[in-house]
This record gives sequence, C-alpha cells and structure tokens, in this order.
Amino acid sequence: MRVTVLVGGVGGARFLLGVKAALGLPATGEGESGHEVTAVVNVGDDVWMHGVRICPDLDTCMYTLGGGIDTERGWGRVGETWTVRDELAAYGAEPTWFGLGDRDLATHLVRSRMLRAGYPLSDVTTALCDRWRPGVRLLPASDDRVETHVVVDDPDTGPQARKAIHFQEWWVRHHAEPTAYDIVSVGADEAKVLPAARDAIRDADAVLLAPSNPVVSIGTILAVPGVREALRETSAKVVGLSPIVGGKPVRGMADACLTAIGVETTAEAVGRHLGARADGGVLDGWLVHSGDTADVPGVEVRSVPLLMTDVEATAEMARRALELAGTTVA
Ligand code: FO1
Repeated sequence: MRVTVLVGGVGGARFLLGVKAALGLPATGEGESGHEVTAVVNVGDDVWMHGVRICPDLDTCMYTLGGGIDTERGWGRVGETWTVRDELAAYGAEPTWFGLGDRDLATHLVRSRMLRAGYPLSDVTTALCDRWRPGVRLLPASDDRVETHVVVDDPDTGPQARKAIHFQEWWVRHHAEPTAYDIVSVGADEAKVLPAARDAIRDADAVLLAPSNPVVSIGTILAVPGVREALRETSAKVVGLSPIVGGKPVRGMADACLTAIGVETTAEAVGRHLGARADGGVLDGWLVHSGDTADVPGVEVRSVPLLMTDVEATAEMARRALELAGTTVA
C-alpha cells in the first residue's frame, strides 16, 4: 500500500511514527513491510538565520523517525549542547531568541552548503536522510521558498502601523501573543509543488492529513500551487485527523492561527474550513476525537480517540484513518 501523509512538525512527525507502526514498519528507522509511506512536509516555517537555512518541520520529521529527536522538547536533537548559541549571544548576534543547538547546527551547515552549491531542497533532504534513515520518504512540499509570515501591529510603532513578521518571530520570540491579523504564505504564488510530492498524492492508495496545525502546516502545504489539484485528481480517499480536541489545540497555539483566518477553534469548523473534496475542498473523511462532534457537509465524519499518548495509540489512529480511507492493511 502507498500511503501519503501531509505533515507539519512535532504533531506530524509523531503521527508518522503511528502510520509506520500501523503498516508493520518499525516506528523509527527502516524496515520491510511491502508498504510505502511518503510524507509531504510543510516548508512554511523554514528560515535563514545566522547564515544557515533551518527547516524545522523537515528536521523534526527526520530526527523523530530517525531516532535522534529530543522527545521532551519535540524539536531539535537529543543530548544537545548549546555552546554556539551562547557564543553568538556573547557577540550580540541577532536573533538571540532562536536557539540553534550544536548538533542541530551541523544539519543546517550541511544543508546550507548544498543549497548554496545549487542542490534543490528535496535533494538536500534525501542526502540528510541518508544518515537518519527515517523509513519514510520525506519530501518538502516545494523546492521553492514558501514562507509563512504573520501580520501584526508593528512592535516598534504600535497599533498605528502593521507589519508582516516571519512565523518563527511570532511563534518563538513572541509566543504567538501579538494578535495575528493575517497569515500569509510568502512566495506561494510563484512556487510549484515538488513533482515527486504531486505524484505521491496522485498515485497513493490513501492520503492522510496529519493532526498538524491546520493553518500554518496543512494550510501552507495546500497553498502551494499544484497540491490541491493533486488532491482533486487522486483516486485515493483523503482523510484528515482533527488537531482540535474539545475545542482546544492538542499541542501548540493553533487557536491563535485559526482566529487570524476567522475560523473557530473546533473540530467542526476546521473540517468545514478544509471542506469536502466533492465541493472544491480536500476531504473525503474527517476523524474527530471521541466525544467531539462535527457536521461537515459531503464528508464522512467518525469519532475515535485522537490523543497521541504513545506509538500504539497513534498507530490505532492511523488504522482508523486508513479504514475510513477504504484501505485495509494486510
Ligand atoms: N522552538 C522554540 O520554541 N525555541 C527555539 O529556540 C527553537 C529553535 C529551533 C531550532 C531548530 C528547529 O528545527 C526548531 C526550533 N524550534 C524552536 C521549534 C520551531 O520553531 C517551531 O516549534 C516550529 O517551527 C513550529 O512547528
């Protein structure tokens, strides 16, 4: 079976562990089960800092599936040290609010060197995965620069002027506290879907939307021209898992992102925002957490436990999603 999953960072990476386990693959590392998992990964959080290209969602997936993640933080390397960050801060080198760990920095140095040599991000990711062997094909949604920016009151002048700041500045520096008036995918208009990602969606037996942030992860992937078309064309069913449980995001500050685009923080509102495939949207099926309800016209909704407490609970979520997509794991 070919399963393609659209994912963001921490939640998406943890969901992929469950998808692998559901398909009889080892959660971390490589294995053989006759099934193939492809992850189409958000690149909207990517950013240049200190002269290096940082791709948080790709790295979070790669480290999580490759067994190198700091599981408590959810991002960055286990056993990390912070000498370079502290030395940069001693020089007053901005941004001091974003921490690059020493081990993690090696990834960014290799990536940046390859990008500067002209390799596309997808090839660079394959090269990095050669070390980490995630057991999932990790594909950036696009090789082009598509960066999420958030429109806020200008921190220097206050409410009389607004400005767009990079997503990481809003999320990490300001903890998503300044009201977001809009969230935009800079570069999306000129970007193209990665052909391999388009094919992985079109040729899949099941397409799943991970319980990732519906605005800045799934939304940014959908903003890449060619992704919605591939979702429309695929003969596979497309099933999403709600990241909103009991009216709250399971993790992160997705509520602030949803408010910015005028969508309520409920499983139903997010399902309706993604919409039925039959109606110009992207979903055939929508899984909401047990006890939550959702009426999404044109979409089959089922409620199942949606808390990724451990790999087995997550594998069960993946099984239920694959079931709703009309596939059975042999
Ligand atoms: N998140 C933080 O809250 N603080 C950080 O200093 C930070 C550094 C960082 C470095 C590399 C990386 O891949 C991720 C990092 N993150 C950090 C996580 C990241 O900013 C966000 O959580 C995601 O982009 C949102 O999915």
